[in-house]
Amino acid sequence: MQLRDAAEALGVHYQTAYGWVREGTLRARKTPRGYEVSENDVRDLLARRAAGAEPSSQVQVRDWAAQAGRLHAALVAGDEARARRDFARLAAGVPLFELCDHVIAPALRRVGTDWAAGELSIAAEHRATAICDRLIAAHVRQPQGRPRGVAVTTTPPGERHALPAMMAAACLRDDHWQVHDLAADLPAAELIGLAAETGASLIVLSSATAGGGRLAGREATEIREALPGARVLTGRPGDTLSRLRELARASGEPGGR
Ligand code: B12
Repeated sequence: MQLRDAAEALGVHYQTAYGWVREGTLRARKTPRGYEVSENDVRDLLARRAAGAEPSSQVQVRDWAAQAGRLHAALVAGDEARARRDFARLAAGVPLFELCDHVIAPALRRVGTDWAAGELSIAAEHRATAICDRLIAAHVRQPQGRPRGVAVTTTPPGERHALPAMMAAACLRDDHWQVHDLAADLPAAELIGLAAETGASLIVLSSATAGGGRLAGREATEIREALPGARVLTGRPGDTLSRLRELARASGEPGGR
């Protein structure tokens, strides 16, 4: 089959499948019409991904700062095609949570600094965030199999920075959690209601500012009183998804994976 069809069957963007071909994860034959892939190889890769295997880490990222710099340049220029191309190449060999920690977050921090310095308009900053939103959405996976548990992700009331919660949701999904992502700025009572209804054992409150972090701390106390069985984690600017993954795993249900 053609690589484009293989990408569809694998549920990934064409550029991701192309990245796998380039780094050898997916065998392909170059033909005048493009790349041809065997259906058996696609089935094998599907099975490996369904079993939760990470894409092979054959992409050696030696210089994260350079990758973040490239993304920052594409974001500032509004060059979504370039951002997608570069990101898909990296995502073929590096787990999404690492790309969020080492590439997207640093690039966005620079966008924030540019905006605060008056070098970037609010419109351009919104465009940059929206591109990151789509980069993450295009690469989220939900491996099959028994989940570790049910998690809810959101931000505390008043915190409108939605991206860290979206990153937290993507990271946990990738790590076999069933996640209900409630986006940003949700009243505590709503969150508590949904967490109780879904039997969530883990609640994650993300924030992108120190003030948001304080709000999250207060809300966490309220949630713990209402749902004593649930573990509540709060994320602050500069925290990493790799740490979130560790903390979440440590709180996993004994009966889970
Ligand atoms: C995009 C953006 C916006 C967008 C958000 C849109 C969206 N869909 O998210 C909009 C336009 C809404 C916005 C609004 C505002 N913003 Co703003 N924004 C940003 C920007 C550029 C990126 C935000 C972001 O996603 N950061 C997340 C990443 C990049 O950083 P991070 O927090 O370290 O993320 C990691 C952790 O959170 C971790 N993680 C996530 N969850 C969890 C959970 C756990 C448990 C753990 C361990 C880890 C973890 O994962 C991430 C990846 O590593 C930042 C710049 C910056 N430095 O962040 C400014 C920034 C945060 N904003 C800022 C400001 C001032 C504002 C406004 C007040 C502007 C205004 N006057 O209206 C409002 C406030 C709105 C509100 N009430 O919340 C300032 C805050 C300064 C401060 N005092 O702290 C910043 C820092 C810009 C700056 N340099 O001045 N903003």
